[in-house]
Amino acid sequence: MRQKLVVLICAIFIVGCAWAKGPVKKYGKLKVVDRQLCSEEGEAVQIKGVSSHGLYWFAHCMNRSSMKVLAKDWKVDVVRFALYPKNYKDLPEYYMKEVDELVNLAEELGVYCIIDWHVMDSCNPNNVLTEAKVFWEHMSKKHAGKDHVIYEICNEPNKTPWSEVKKYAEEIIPLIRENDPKTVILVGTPNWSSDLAAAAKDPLSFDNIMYTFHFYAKSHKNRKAFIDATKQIPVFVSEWGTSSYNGDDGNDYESSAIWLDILSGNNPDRIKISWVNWNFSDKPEASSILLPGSGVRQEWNRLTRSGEWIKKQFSK
Ligand code: IDC
Repeated sequence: MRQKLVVLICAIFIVGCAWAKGPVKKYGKLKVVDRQLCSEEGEAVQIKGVSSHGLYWFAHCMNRSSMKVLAKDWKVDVVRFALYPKNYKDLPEYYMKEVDELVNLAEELGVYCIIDWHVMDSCNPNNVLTEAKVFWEHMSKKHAGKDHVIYEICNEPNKTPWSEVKKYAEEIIPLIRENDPKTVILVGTPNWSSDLAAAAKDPLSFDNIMYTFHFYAKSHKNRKAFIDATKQIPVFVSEWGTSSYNGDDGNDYESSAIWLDILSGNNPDRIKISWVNWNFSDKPEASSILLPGSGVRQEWNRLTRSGEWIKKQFSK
């Protein structure tokens, strides 16, 4: 009896320690099985977290101090580092170093991170292909095989068909796989990562990849196409906001809650879909988590209403 009790206490202690060490210790290296993101052991997982704003403008909101609060206090599973190619182009060495340091910080804190090549203004990812090749060659060498890393190779292709995105992915994915055969890779979809159907019709032939879907709850309320796509391809919501599509103009929490319920598994095949909220910055706009001035003060619990709402989602 006594022996059993000791074993039980030890087991609780070990599980407790794994939990305290954070999501990466708990789930290990993620992988995609069929359409589901899974732990190293093959168990379905949903990871949830926040995205930085563009690092060029809001690097002061994503640093050791804020990431520590996000990991230890908010208990996010994942942080996303958004690097716009247009900013990278001006100072490539500087930004690669900055991303490397953030990736190392995430590792130290035991949380997953997404390296986001934030294609948006450049529309077609092939317009910045030369830069993308240098960037991904560096990232996939430097961070090869790390348990906590995820690569997002193009945030939001737009005004460009899936065939172009596919062409780009077929250049970049083999380049990454050469250095890093296993890390999960997220691929954007046409129309600002909303057209999953296009990708489902003509999918890529690589393993361990997922297609991204982005929504902004105040603008996007038609959920049918999304739900249909979850029956066909692996999906990761690498960006969503409580606001309108422009990142501003109020918030819709009712619509946000409906979306999050679907992502938590309330969909036909009970797929758990991981998500990342836009955005952890203090820009005066509706999608921001922090109140203006919080970054300069380095105060990470001065939250907007949206920020309060999002923070609560991590303790569910
Ligand atoms: C928005 C920012 C806003 C910035 C704008 C242009 O919130 O402050 O002025 O980009 O850089 C996306 C993009 C994301 C957008 C966001 C809101 O991935 O970069 O951020 N959004 O418009 N796709 C749909 C919405």
